[in-house]
Amino acid sequence: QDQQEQQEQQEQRDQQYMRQAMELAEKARGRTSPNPLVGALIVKEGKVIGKGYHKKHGDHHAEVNAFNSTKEKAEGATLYVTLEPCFHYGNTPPCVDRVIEEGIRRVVIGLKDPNPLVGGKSIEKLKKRGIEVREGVLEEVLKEQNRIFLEYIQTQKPYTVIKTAMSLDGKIATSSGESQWITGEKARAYVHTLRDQMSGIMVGVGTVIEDDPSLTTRLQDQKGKDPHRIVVDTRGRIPLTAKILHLDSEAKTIIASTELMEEDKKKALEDLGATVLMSPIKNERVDLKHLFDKLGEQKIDSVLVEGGATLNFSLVEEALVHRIISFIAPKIIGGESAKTPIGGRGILRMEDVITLNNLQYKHFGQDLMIQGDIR
Ligand code: AOF
Ligand code: ZN
Repeated sequence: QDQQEQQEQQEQRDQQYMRQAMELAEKARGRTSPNPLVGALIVKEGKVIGKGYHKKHGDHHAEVNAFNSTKEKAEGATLYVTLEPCFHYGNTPPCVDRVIEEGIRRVVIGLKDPNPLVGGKSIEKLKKRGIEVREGVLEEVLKEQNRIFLEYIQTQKPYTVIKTAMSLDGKIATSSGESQWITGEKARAYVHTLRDQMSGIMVGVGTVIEDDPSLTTRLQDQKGKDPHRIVVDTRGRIPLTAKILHLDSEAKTIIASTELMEEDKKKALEDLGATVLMSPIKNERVDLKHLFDKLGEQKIDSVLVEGGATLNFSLVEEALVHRIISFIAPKIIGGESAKTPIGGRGILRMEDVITLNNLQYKHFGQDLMIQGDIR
């Protein structure tokens, strides 16, 4: 009886401290790409004696920051860490060795690290040294927190989110092509937060021709990070005057094209500082699977797709999309020829349509957001 009670208390404490470690990790969202968000807590005799998180790609790992923050010895303490400590020499020496050196007695881990360089080896090593290890605490929420890292480390392809904004009657523009603005300020501000968090933003060339967007991140009160801008442009139709070719931004502008782009156009784009990525042609368009492999090679671990309808359908059809975030505004646009979020040739049979799961519903001012995952 007593033992069971003690176990339950331990379980509760483990979850509580893991949640704190997760909240620490979250502070760095959008700054660690393509590495994970990781938080760590050192607890001794019921007191938190150290805290740390991975702040930025290339900086110290979370565990090291936690150890460096302690004022007393960590000997005999418990380490809570959202991801299995690393086993390899990378930007930094293996954290697993530091854990052993510091004399930690118990390690509570959220996720096992699927990175082939780690992959459970640290857990093994700790156990061999007689350190108690518990894994899988808050596993489900931590998988959600590190969904980008988990996808990218295992497939080398970006985690991809389509964002759409439509009127109540399902239109993304009027029949004359106007689209500014369908959703309100709050929804649009959230989109800038997403841009800040993702490493790439993708549009079809049609969107560049029609809207001439800048695709940068504008946050209300902090400085944001611009995502790399990726334009899918099979034939090289992008105007050389497009805003995205003349920005003062640390992020790259990438034009994803095919041999159908003229040599001169390619050169002119490169002279403006853009990167031109060539892919084979598939169904008269850029082979998107090939493109996404290339983006992965460029260490782009996540992509936010912001239109248009044709590109959206092709991505869904190629099974390259993980999540859809759809804003619905209480407005009526009407018009047979007004565009909808997902175009292309569409799916013919009801039994083949795509059903989203893991649904979330949220309000942004007057607008409703529905978020769901594919597969
Ligand atoms: C991090 N931060 O807090 C932890 C990581 O590129 P490196 O050498 O820093 O190694 C990155 C790998 O280390 C990463 O893919 C993950 O497997 C492991 N843990 N990485 O950037 C951290 N704990
Ligand atoms: Zn490490």
